[in-house]
Amino acid sequence: MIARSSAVLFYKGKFQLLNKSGYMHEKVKVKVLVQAGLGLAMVKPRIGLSMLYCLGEPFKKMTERLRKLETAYIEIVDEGFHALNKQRVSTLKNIGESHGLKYSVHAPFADINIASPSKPILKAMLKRLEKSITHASALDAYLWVFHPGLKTGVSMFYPGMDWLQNLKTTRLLFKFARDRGVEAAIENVPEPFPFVMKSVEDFKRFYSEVGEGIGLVLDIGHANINGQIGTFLTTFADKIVHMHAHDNYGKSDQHLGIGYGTTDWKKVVNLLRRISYDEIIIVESFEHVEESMQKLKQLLA
Ligand SMILES: [Mn+2]
Repeated sequence: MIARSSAVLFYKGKFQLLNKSGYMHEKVKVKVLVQAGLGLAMVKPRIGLSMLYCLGEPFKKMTERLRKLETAYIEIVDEGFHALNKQRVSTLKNIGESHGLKYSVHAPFADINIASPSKPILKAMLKRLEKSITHASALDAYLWVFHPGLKTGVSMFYPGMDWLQNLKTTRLLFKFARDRGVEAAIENVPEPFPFVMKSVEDFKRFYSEVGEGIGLVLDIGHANINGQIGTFLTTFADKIVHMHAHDNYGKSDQHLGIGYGTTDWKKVVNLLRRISYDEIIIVESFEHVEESMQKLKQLLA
């Protein structure tokens, strides 16, 4: 009984805002077992798949793939051919209900810069991002993932401005999502792009300044490029709410299949166990996607 009531408090403290989806209840159940000291062995991340690998195909073809997948956790990329609208949200919702799928939504990222110094352009981008959050809410998505802002051709004249705008827009998006029952979380992004936040040090500063309980989506592939997988996992163990997994040779963002690059996946899995990570890991490879999900499941077994 004690474990049960503390789990409810935990629920009220941390997961209150997620209660639009059944996903949360599942998560609470696991936490109850953990808190009762019964379930440590069964705390395991669940493996999902991003539809990013088929972004070059028509939306309809992607929805046909959805019906045949062997996972319940799907990342929909609100971009390009798969950009969401009301009709598409309703199609995805129907498939989700009949196939027991739980969605996360990846925010648009082409030509998007949440740290833009141009007021009218930032306004247009915010409009697009808010629309994406509204669709994610209609889809009962458990998470909406977005990228930090970038430096621009005028950054050198206005030192620190893009960092501040990045913080401001992040807070705004986080609140906009929260008001619509969606959890918004920010992703670590890869070198060599001029994002304002890429390293562990950047994220430390971000968390000391942002003043909101915003979660981190740890992208293992991106962290492999700056050689900080281990540091990210241990520094932000209490901030990581979701993960992206793909591989590369440590130089560029190749999104290879798991095991096709230089990432030490055994080490990753050992660290995940050490920090008791029990959320979702989304495979974001461009190829070998089924194989990648199987490999991760085997490593985590
Ligand atoms: Mn990613």
